[in-house]
Amino acid sequence: MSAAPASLHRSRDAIQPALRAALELLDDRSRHQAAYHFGWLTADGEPVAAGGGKAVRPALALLSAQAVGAPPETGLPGAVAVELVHNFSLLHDDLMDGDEERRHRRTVWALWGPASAILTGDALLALAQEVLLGCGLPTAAAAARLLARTTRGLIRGQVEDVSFEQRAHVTVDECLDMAGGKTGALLSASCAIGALLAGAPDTTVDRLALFGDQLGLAFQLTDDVLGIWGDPAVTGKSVHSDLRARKKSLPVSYALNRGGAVAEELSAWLGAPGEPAEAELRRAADLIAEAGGRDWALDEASRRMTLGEAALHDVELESGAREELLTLGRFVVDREV
Ligand code: GRG
Repeated sequence: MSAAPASLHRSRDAIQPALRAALELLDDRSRHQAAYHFGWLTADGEPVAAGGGKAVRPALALLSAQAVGAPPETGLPGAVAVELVHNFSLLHDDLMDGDEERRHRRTVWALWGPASAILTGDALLALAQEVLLGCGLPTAAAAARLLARTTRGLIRGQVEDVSFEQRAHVTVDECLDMAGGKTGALLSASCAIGALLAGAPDTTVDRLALFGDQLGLAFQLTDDVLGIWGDPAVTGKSVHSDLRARKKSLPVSYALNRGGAVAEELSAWLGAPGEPAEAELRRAADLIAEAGGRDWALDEASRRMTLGEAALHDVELESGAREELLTLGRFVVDREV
């Protein structure tokens, strides 16, 4: 695996003080659970030196401001806001999926119960709007509107994802559309919000958003491959996590839509009740690979990245920030596969 790009390290450092200041606004219980989720505290409230997520979305937001010639500080409220929305969605998603581990640690709902995950998640969502609306920039309201629209898109994607569980058949296009909402919406907003806060022209903001849309799909395709074949020591999730939940992720829906005996066996297995045994999980992973689901997802991720890069080709952007956006995009798509 290649080393994390410098933009990720910078963004983690840059957003920490503002994120911590935002969490100070919360009641004690929500603040403790949120700080635990961000990897700053143990469950008992002891400080932790390092941890948390990759901070991909804030890095994109800071670069988005720099790409249109603004200082990264202009993108900072956007960076903090997208990270808050991202973590709101993770808290709720872990509860909905029944996942007990994230980032190599117990999830908030697993430690403190469902109400805690719901309330702490809601608190982060509210903080995100507060951070944007309180930033004092003339573009604050437009950025808050973008974030509200984005959250709606994220929810739409999640609603579809949940509904797929009840359906025997899902097309690859439906699955891609769901991923565009669930993952693409926030990555797209992350790529655009810095430029929007900086007052860049609509056409530039739109191109950055298009780059983010494609990056979001590529990101989810990679994530789905990791959810089946990823090393738990690296992903921080349990082995075969998505298969354990019998999820119709992108590689699975590709395999099902290929038809034939492999798809039939896979379809019967997905519809079966109960907790799958380890041998069944290995068999399902092999079937998906045999039907081409793994190779397709990796190729499609790379194709989406190329489309995303093309969206930035003829846009006037600061060259260093453009390069860093592309490097970060390639890193998240190539990670740990
Ligand atoms: C219930 C109102 C309401 C909304 C919930 C739960 C939800 C809406 C949406 C789920 C969105 C979701 C969790 C998408 C998955 C996106 C994804 C691939 C997340 C992992 O992102 P990383 O790898 O995480 O950037 P880190 O840990 O690095 O921060």
